[in-house]
Amino acid sequence: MPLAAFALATTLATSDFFLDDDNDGLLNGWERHGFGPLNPEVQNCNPKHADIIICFRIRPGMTDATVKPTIERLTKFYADMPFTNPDGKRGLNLIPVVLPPHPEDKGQGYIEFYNQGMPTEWRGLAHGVFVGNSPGGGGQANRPDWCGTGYNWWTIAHEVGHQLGLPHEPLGFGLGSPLHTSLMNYDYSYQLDGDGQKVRFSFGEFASWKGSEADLNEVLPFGIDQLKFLSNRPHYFSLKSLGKAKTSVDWNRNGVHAETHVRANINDGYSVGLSSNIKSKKIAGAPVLVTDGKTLSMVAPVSEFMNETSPSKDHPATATLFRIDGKKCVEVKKLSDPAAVKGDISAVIYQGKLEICYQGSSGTDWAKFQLGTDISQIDGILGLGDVRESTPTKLNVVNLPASDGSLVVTPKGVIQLHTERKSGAVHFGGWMENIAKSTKPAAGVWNPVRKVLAVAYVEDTDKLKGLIKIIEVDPFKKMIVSKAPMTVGGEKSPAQTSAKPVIFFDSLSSTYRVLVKGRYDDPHQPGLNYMCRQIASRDGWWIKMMGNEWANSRSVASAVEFNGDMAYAYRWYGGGEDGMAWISMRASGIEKGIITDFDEVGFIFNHGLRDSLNAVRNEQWPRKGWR
Ligand SMILES: [Ca+2]
Ligand SMILES: [Ca+2]
Ligand SMILES: [Ca+2]
Ligand SMILES: [Ca+2]
Ligand SMILES: [Zn+2]
Repeated sequence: MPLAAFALATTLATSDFFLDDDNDGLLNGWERHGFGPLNPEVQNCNPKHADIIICFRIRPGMTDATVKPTIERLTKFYADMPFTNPDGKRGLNLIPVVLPPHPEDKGQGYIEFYNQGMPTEWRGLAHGVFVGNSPGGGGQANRPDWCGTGYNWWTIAHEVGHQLGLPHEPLGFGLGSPLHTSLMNYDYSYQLDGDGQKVRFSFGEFASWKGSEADLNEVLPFGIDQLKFLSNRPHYFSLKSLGKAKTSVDWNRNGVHAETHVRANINDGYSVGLSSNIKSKKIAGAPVLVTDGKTLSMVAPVSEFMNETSPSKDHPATATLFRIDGKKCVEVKKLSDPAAVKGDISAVIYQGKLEICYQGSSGTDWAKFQLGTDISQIDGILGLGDVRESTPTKLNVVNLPASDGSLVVTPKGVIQLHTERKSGAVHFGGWMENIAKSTKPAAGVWNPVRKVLAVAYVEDTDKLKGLIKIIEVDPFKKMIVSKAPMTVGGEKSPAQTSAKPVIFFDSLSSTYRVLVKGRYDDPHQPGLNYMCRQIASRDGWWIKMMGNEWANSRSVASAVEFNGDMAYAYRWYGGGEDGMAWISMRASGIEKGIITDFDEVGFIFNHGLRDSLNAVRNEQWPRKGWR
């Protein structure tokens, strides 16, 4: 702002010139008489009605016509905001300033283009949006007056929301909430109650309710009509009306309503959040977390070959033990001969001893270690043949094998199960055969409630590849207990994988969980990991991405119940940390903090518009002068 212009403006001052009756950050005097590029005749600003000026800098290939529909929709969006201005009328008035593509725009990133893209004269008076020639959803804001987006209105409203000071979560609480019905919330950025036109800023309808994922009450003091959106995407909670302003939400998805003291991850619309993360070391295949209940360890293949999903005959690795103490994860011992591992590792702690199996040079190698300060191998067999298995009564992990290190089970492609004798001596006899055929290494877990071993395996059908099935067996009677195998994800939208599955038992809800890496024609292709949870509705399964859309891995992840939560390990993909193992100590998604709602509309009209412009003026205008 040139000082001369300011001096001129002050001569026009009236008693309320410096006031801002509508809190939009534009002083009354400016709105009445004009200021810099602001001209009431042109922009039609009103000192008694909140205005937001947005400079839309379009990128090459776009014209005014390209962005017109977007601006029209945004105009309506802001005008519909439920806040009454000093003039008695509702809503925020959008004043768009469409700027042509900048001659220096050669496709640079939005952050570095602020100086050219955002006109100096508008800084401190307007917001800025760098609009790319794409209808897509990506957007980023890095300043109170700048962001880069495509030309869809939802993304622009979201990024300008950041400019106005709003985070993704209810402001001040830092924890995502299904009751935060805001376009700032990823769950509702593009739809609310299944309707893209209902997208809005939250007006704090549910801000009176406060909950904790560690101790939830399923009964909420709101009518079922108000909460209907919770039964739609992305949460699909089951609702039950208990009266006019009383509704039960089945937070833990167990089919039982109106429970109290429920522990459940309820803000996983986007993904299961991973927190308390520990960086470890680069690994060359899927990690395996193991616990004896008190300590947590990781067994992983280590080699210089990092570009594949698992070690192989050509690219073998060394089985390595890492100890995790809650703050760090350190390598403690090599568990195999160097480069002895030629496939995925299977590991479990059983009766205080660590057992590992892997595809070795002449079949499945198996080894047993005494844990403690001095970790020593106490037993082991090399070249068991193409069958891998470990223990029996608890937590048995089944197998792995395949002579080429890429496939699964026995030479016939049939999962066989071997159970260890109670004496502790290992007998490789007593097979249970013909459990199922699997195209990948299978996985197993002991279900202590039903007293069965659940075996998860992978099957191709004519239509779909990489389906994951669970079959329950009684390993002692050597019989299949399941009437029919269960399809992970349900029949309607089954999960698919091109890696081995990882199954475990959720003792809190007595249900199975299966960790799955997505399916790719090339199994080495990095992809996301998903947690598939058994629930009481939605075709019996609830599938959520682990971490976020950037948490790609070449290998399947690992999870184990530990320390009242879930520990989760995965192998990072990409960049300088390619192959790095990361361990989250709190991966159940049950977070500390308050789940609630926040009145963003009130915040924008009372603070956000004014404070965001003030921040830019404080940064860029001469220190004395504008107020
Ligand atoms: Ca004003
Ligand atoms: Ca105004
Ligand atoms: Ca329930
Ligand atoms: Ca959570
Ligand atoms: Zn955002």
